[in-house]
Amino acid sequence: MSEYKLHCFAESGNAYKVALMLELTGQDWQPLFVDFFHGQTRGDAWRSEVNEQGEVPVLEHGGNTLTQSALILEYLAQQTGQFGPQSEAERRESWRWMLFDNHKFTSYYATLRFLYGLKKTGETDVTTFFRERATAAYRVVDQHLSQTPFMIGGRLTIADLSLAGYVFMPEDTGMQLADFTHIEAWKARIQATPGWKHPYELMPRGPAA
Ligand SMILES: N[C@@H](CCC(=O)N[C@@H](CS)C(=O)NCC(=O)O)C(=O)O
Repeated sequence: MSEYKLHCFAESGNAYKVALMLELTGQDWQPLFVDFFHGQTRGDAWRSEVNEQGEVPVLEHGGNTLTQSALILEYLAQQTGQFGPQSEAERRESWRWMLFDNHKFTSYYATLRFLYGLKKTGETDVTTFFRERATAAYRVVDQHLSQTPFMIGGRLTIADLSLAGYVFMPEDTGMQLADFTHIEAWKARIQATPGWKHPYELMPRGPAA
């Protein structure tokens, strides 16, 4: 039995943050497929037995059940001694970016991609709104990355792994991602990290809804 079990599915960028951390740090882990597109996370059983918040990812380790990708990333950094902050100032800085990621960078983009790229809603007032918000968040991160190779300095940390949850997802969102040149260069640096894998290679993919 693997040391770490990750409840996840391939299309989940929030789960990818954790899967990539487990992979890059060389952990013994296994994915447990969650059938998100057929409502598993909305069922009473999932909420009472796995995660009352009704979300993926969920990590099981050593009798602990952890949720929320940012908290899981910090836990894994502490467990493995890799990709974590190396000072109090870095710890604050990594939380500053992981909170921005959860509130804006990942969440607006992931919602846009879910509607426009996966559900194929076409252009609506809602997709236009989310694209504007996601674009504003991408501009903030692109500007930051014009000054530094990684989010909190010269090396890959959990802040980068949090923000990178959805940036490798292939679905069209109607955003011109190539315009964010500093984000594109940062993505290439992440991809060059030994052991890097695409989300669709790391996690199981079930039948679409
Ligand atoms: N802040 C959470 C977000 C997790 C999240 O939104 N996960 C999605 C899948 S990528 C989910 O399970 N959504 C279910 C829902 O919102 O009902 C985290 O970082 O773990």
